[in-house]
Amino acid sequence: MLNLRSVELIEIHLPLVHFFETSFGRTYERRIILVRVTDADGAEGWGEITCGESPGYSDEWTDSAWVTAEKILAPMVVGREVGSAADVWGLMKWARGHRMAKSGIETACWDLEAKKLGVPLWRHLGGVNQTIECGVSIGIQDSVEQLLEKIRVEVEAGYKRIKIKISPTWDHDVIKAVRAEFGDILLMGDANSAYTLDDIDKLKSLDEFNLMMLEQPLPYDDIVDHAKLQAEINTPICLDEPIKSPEDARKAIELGSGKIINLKNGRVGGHTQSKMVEQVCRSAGMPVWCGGMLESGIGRAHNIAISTLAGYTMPGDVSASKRYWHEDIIEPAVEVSPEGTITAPEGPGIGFEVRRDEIEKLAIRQAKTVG
Ligand code: OSB
Ligand code: MG
Repeated sequence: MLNLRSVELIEIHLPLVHFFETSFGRTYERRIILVRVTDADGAEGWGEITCGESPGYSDEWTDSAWVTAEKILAPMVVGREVGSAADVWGLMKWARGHRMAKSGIETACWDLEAKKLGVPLWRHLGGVNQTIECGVSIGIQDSVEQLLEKIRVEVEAGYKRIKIKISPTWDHDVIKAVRAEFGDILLMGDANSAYTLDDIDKLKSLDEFNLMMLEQPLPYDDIVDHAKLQAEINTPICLDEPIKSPEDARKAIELGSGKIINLKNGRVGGHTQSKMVEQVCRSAGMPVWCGGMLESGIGRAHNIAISTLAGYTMPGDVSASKRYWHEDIIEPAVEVSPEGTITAPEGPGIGFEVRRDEIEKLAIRQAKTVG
């Protein structure tokens, strides 16, 4: 039983170690909303709202998520009693959309519940693989040489799979150069919706590179044209942006819109929804892997926990803190083994200590809703 008492939002700004560029833009500094929930017994849990600084990836962005979480969602959960964290999604269900804002609150409740029970979150979620395989997502660079150098660093660090961001001006020739240097690595491209079916010849031409998958080539809300494209190309399509619910996953599977799903907690609305999408995909034999949203250590810790579920069978975009931050807000920072793996911690909840003093120092604004 959880008696939810308060929801606190804290916005912090964290500069990235290296800018991150996708087909929709470049980010130098993250504006991150952290969520702290408490219950009537004084237990606490932490979550992160993983939207970006602009509505380029999703329609949610920092300021829209802040006001939605504060004015709409927090009042729906504080002062409410639920049987378990799995019921928190239902408290907020009346509000449509805003899944990343919901996820920040919902995942915090899962952390709180696992801490109260004294069990690691990954086990509480039903995880089975304590050690997960890791890949990296490398943005568009200023030069191909810079990209090759970044790939070299990550391959040498042990990462199991390299994803590079692509766009119509950074695709065929760039991938060709990467393949010339790194012939046998597991390589994939992520277009973040930069193409349409008019580009089919260009997309077909990527088949020669033996990519592990091509992520989200077509528009962010499409699963119909992706099915047409998948019928024409050999490279497996991985869906990211359009899969926001278990129902979306079912429909994409039925349509043949792709062969793999990048599953993000924020995009689907939290752990309970991720568990449901994982279930739909696992029953259908569709592999999933955990995507990333340049999270701070708190969102990263949640990604590690959910990645331990049985259906997450491919290396995710879950990588070491030091690739993003000079100093993370959790202790210890997330580290990756020389084999390219992360082992989920044994401590209760997310299993990392939240550096509250550091967060207070970084806080730009705070809002607390008490039931
Ligand atoms: O499309 O997967 C994406 C980051 C921000 C927005 C969208 C995406 C990404 C990434 C980065 O690829 C993954 C990470 O390293 O966190
Ligand atoms: Mg993506």
